[in-house]
Amino acid sequence: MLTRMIKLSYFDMPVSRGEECRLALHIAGIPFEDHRVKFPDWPAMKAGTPFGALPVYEEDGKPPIAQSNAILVLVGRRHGLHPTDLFEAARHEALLAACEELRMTLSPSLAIKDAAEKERVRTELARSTIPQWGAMIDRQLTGPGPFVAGDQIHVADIKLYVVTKWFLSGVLDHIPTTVFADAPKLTRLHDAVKAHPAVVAWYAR
Ligand SMILES: N[C@@H](CCC(=O)N[C@@H](CS)C(=O)NCC(=O)O)C(=O)O
Repeated sequence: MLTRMIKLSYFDMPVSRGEECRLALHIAGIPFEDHRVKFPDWPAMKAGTPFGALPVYEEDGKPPIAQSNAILVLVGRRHGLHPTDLFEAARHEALLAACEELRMTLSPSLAIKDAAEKERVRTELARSTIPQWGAMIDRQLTGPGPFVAGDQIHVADIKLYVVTKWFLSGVLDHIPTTVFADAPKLTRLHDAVKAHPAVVAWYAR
């Protein structure tokens, strides 16, 4: 079997776009260099990355790839974590894109300095946009579950897990951990990914 030297660069945090790429490689059983970028080193690196952001995926002889969804689809296609059927794959890619949309909706609130304004913006997101997103995802989960495609985990499940975990963890001020109470299938998917043996092994390291 061809052994590629793979390097995945992301900040030294077990969250977000880099963590979902690490998890995908780990679940696929692919050895990779887990390059944890320290924040003080980032400004010097930024301009050398494809889009000025992380994660970045590299393998020998190829240019670096950025954009978490592109990395996930590449890893998923190569290692049985993304559907081979084009229509099914498009359904999964729509879910990947929806996760990015939710992140982009929340991201501006991370930079709000004024406490009262932050509370106002977050409270409104928690009342409307975030639960509505959860309900829309739930409607896409039409199979028997617990994953998007039944009992087989895919990169779409990994991304949905990492995104929902962020909201359910309680780390976001003014976002209650009940924000996905009306999305039982999404909650079941989150719990199933969390309990997946490879995910348990990743966090037990
Ligand atoms: N659409 C990109 C977004 C990448 C992104 O915004 N990455 C953040 C970390 S999650 C980043 O690199 N922030 C540092 C910066 O922009 O300087 C993706 O999905 O990978």
